[in-house]
Amino acid sequence: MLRGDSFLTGIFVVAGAGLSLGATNVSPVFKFGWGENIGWLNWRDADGGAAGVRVHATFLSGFIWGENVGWINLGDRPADGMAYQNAPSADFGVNIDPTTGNLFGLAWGENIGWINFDMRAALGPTGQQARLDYTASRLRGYVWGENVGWINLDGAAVYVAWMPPAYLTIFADPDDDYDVDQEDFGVFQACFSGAGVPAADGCERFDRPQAGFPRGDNDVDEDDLAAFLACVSGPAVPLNEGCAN
Ligand SMILES: [Ca+2]
Ligand SMILES: [Ca+2]
Ligand SMILES: [Ca+2]
Ligand SMILES: [Ca+2]
Repeated sequence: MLRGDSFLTGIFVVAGAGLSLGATNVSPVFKFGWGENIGWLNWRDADGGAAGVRVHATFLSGFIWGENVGWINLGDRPADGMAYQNAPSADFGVNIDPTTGNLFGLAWGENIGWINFDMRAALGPTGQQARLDYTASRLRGYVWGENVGWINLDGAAVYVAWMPPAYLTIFADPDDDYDVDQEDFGVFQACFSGAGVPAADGCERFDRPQAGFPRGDNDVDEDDLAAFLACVSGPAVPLNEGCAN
């Protein structure tokens, strides 16, 4: 329970600006895909990682760098905070089905045009659709470029992996000292975005699992505040790992 209400009283202000917790969450080791006609595709290192690909709960964002084809844009956060509409040229990008991990939507290559990530109908029957493998924290399957053919995300030794947040087991403890206290709440405040508004990169630890969104719904809002409050243990008091469920 709360260790006195004092630290929560009157200090809950939204302070999202200035939070800087990194951009890409693609693995520095496993960061390459392979296009049969275009060669290696680097998912991490655009602009030193600042513009590299990031895996969110329900979408991807950022840029791939192709050695032979230049930039490929996976999207710049959905307009509604949840999923790109792919109209297609407005609000385009690659979405994640949060329950299956299947990818769908469009990416845009500056020199190669549209890349279709939705292989659910074409390759789903053989299990080769583009998708996130949550167990292995890596991408699998294939996508299709209108001008470049197949792009393989499923190499045995060379593939794209990402570093998932630890929220599924350790929620609301961004300083990793195994308590949930006022210091953690300070970070929560900086992460608070409001309902339906994507939280800043690095705030996934506060985006609780919920029905339909087992890895969070991309925002840090009142629901997440309620979960946070249910998890407060106090300074140096061990947290309850199941508190957010
Ligand atoms: Ca803590
Ligand atoms: Ca929400
Ligand atoms: Ca949320
Ligand atoms: Ca602490």
